[in-house]
Amino acid sequence: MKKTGAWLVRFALEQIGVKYTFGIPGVHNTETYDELNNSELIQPVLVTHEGGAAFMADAISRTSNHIGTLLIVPAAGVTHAASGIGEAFLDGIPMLVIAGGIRTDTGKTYQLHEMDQQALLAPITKKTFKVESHAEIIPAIYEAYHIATSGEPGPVFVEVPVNLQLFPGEVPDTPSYVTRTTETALDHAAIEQAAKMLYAAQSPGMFLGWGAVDASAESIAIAEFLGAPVATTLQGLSAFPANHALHTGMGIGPAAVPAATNAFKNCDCMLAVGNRFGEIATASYGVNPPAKLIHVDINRKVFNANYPAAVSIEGDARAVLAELLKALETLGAAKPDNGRLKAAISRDKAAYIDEWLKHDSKDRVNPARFFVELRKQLADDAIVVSDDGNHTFLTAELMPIHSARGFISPTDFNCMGYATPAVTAAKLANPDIQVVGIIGDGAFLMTCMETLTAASLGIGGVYFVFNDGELSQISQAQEIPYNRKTCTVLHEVNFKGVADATGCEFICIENDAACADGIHRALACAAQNRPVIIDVRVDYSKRTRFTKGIVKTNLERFTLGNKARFIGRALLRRMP
Ligand SMILES: Cc1ncc(C[n+]2csc(CCOP(=O)(O)OP(=O)(O)O)c2C)c(N)n1
Ligand SMILES: [Mg+2]
Repeated sequence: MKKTGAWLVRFALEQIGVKYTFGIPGVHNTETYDELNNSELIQPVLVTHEGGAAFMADAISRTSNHIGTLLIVPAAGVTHAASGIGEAFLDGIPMLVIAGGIRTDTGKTYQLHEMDQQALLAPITKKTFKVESHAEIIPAIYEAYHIATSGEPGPVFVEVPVNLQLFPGEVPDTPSYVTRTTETALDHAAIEQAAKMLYAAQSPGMFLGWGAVDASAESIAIAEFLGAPVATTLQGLSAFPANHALHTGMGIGPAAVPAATNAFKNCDCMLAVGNRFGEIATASYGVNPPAKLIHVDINRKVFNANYPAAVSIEGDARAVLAELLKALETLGAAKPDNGRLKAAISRDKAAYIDEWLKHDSKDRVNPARFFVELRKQLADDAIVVSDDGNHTFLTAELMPIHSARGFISPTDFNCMGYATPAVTAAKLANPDIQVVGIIGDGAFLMTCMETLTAASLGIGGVYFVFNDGELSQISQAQEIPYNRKTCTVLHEVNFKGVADATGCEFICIENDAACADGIHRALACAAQNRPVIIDVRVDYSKRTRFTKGIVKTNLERFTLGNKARFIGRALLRRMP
């Protein structure tokens, strides 16, 4: 039979359950856009910038059962989207990147948008495909989907030359998609060994990353069986409910929240799940896991990469943890309820919030006051999206997350500009759930036009802009060593002007007294499908534990000579 490439792309995307595509049409993909217009299953979403499209596709994958998908033009669209593709790659998020390609049937070069897209995307995708015939289109998209969603997930790229899209060509058949299962056989001996180590430990602890985000029930059961405290990474913040008595918060070392630092002080056996011990997760490798480290991950490459594991277990977190729980239960009864530990965690958490609330924010918004109010007004299943900056770590330390996948942030690629488009997309995919962004003013400037996308589609996204007038995560790091701020102080921005321009509602939260009402009004707007930008005049004069910890860890690692140089310069710049 004969089909156009555009028809084949639509068919394949429908088969694998794509619900939205994000991008901007151009001459290399209008035929496919026109095909999608016929689809009852797929909604093509127009964005203002392909960087936003990629962050939106990422957020679809993180917060729904559909795979985030891009439909973009070659070269210019692909390079714009590269930031979000890179984020998905380093954070292990499935994504399909479909781009047009230049014509392959004219014998001409110096074509519009001509570039080696395969080479550009190879380092930030799991695999790239360039289809050369109509018959390859469906198989390539099915294979791309399978690769993107199996093992450690990630983005996969498929280039479809425009001439294939435009013109009909012969295909043998149009097969339905059949899900392939790829379960790795579990290493039962290793699981038994791990169970014995955990059961025998005096003070076992769990450290969960994003890879454990769909295994909350299993993690809870193991934590309760062992009476073990549970910490998470930044990306894995939602892997364990913060309102569980054994939840300690982000981190395990000196840069962790106090409840976690204290609960893990004597940890003699650690169960780490779906956590790569990367730079952010370890606050610059400032943690010290015990020798009895049990490391569970779907990607064996992470084992022993930064910290040696006593036992490593390859596999899906849910499957491994379910087996581990069974193995623990064969060893004896559950450990007695760890009341003292729970009381200590609860005390430490309360004391930390109290320390923040007591901080004098003068006439600005105290971050803890804001998050206490936000938590009060949000439902348990709400989705909190953060960008990258000081506001990220404030959110992680001060905002308890109650549901799995209820917090998403750009973590290892660490790309500013993520949150505004991600809020828009997460709310598009979850219209009945509250979706709020905590967004630095600098990050908001990068992609704030995706609030226009929200307004155009009637998406009730809530965009809390933490307005401190600086690129604070960096300016804070400049203060002590340099005693001056180079390129980190922002020009004043009229955020109401942005709201007016994009058709969003606008609210200003000027001080603590305005928090409760401002948050209430924002959520009320969103409930009526009206996107809302909130200018939060936040006070950043108190540092997070993460920032203090990471600065100390890095400074301590400097050689004596470099320490002297930095301290000398800092002192010199403070001389009158
Ligand atoms: C694309 C990109 N550019 C630069 C950086 C470096 N960077 C990390 S955090 C940060 C500051 C972010 O400022 P803002 O969004 O205002 O958040 P704040 O730290 O003030 O909360 C910068 C510049 C980055 N992570 N990503
Ligand atoms: Mg800022």
